Amino acid sequence: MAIKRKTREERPLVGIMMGSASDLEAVEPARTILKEFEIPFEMKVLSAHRTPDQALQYAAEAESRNLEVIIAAAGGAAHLPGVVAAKTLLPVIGIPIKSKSLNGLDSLLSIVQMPAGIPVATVAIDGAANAALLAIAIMAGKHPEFRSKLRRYRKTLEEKVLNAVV
Ligand code: RP5
Repeated sequence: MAIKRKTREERPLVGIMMGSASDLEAVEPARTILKEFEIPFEMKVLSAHRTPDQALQYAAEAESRNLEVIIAAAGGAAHLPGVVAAKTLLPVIGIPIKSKSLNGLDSLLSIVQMPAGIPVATVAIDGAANAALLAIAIMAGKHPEFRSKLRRYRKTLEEKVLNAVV
């Protein structure tokens, strides 16, 4: 059977990582946005403490696989985005997942408080939609079509507010 190679359009540009399959529901809005913008992406469950070797390998190989941005979601002592950022020069966006015990404050502080040198762009707790939109904004410098789509998306937000019936 012939192996179908991925075309340039199909190759993922965004890698979405999450520390556990239990994060998937909170990460879903990122998938929705990227699909809406027709931006190829891939999703992986990889944990900084349960699968450290695989998580590091994924981060280390991301750039050579032509990914342009990594989104990493994690909850609790949420070290995944920081660990991933340490192994790649690609921009890393962290999504703090709302945790059971501390409502995500633990995740937020673990991700946002990176010491100077290795940045992680952090969105709100469960802020997956904004993580995807930020990824698109980062890539828009290189991909003019993403920029146009982002402009159109902003326009729809504007229209929704202006057309709101109160
Ligand atoms: C983190 O621990 C994951 O990112 C998840 O948010 C949290 C709980 O994981 P599970 O116990 O549900 O697998 O690593």
